Amino acid sequence: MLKKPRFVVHRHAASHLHYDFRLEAEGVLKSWAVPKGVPQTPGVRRLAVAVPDHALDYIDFTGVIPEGEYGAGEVEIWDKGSYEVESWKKDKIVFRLDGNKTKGSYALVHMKDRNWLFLKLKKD
Ligand SMILES: [Mn+2]
Repeated sequence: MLKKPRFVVHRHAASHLHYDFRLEAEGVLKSWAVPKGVPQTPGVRRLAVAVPDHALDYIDFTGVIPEGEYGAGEVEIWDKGSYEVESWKKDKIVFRLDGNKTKGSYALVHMKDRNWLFLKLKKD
């Protein structure tokens, strides 16, 4: 049986506290920085800024990125789990998260440049 792909939400206390949302796909972690965190309420939309793919083994990373390095600050796992893709198109990804805190249907919708909207969908 195929293993479900995983996701992680890193809480990243860099110069500006933000959350990094990462989906396991195509052998890497597709990643977005989400300043206000993953929406927990249906209908809520949050900005998600696409950032470079991370290596798959970063999914378990916790620790401190040293001063002077990009993203310096503490990284902890805020949530993790598996997800199922409903549809994955270039500008719109619809998926269902099954994490410890984060569950339900979500969409990431590309807006402009690196900016995406991260929405928790009403349907369940
Ligand atoms: Mn970050």
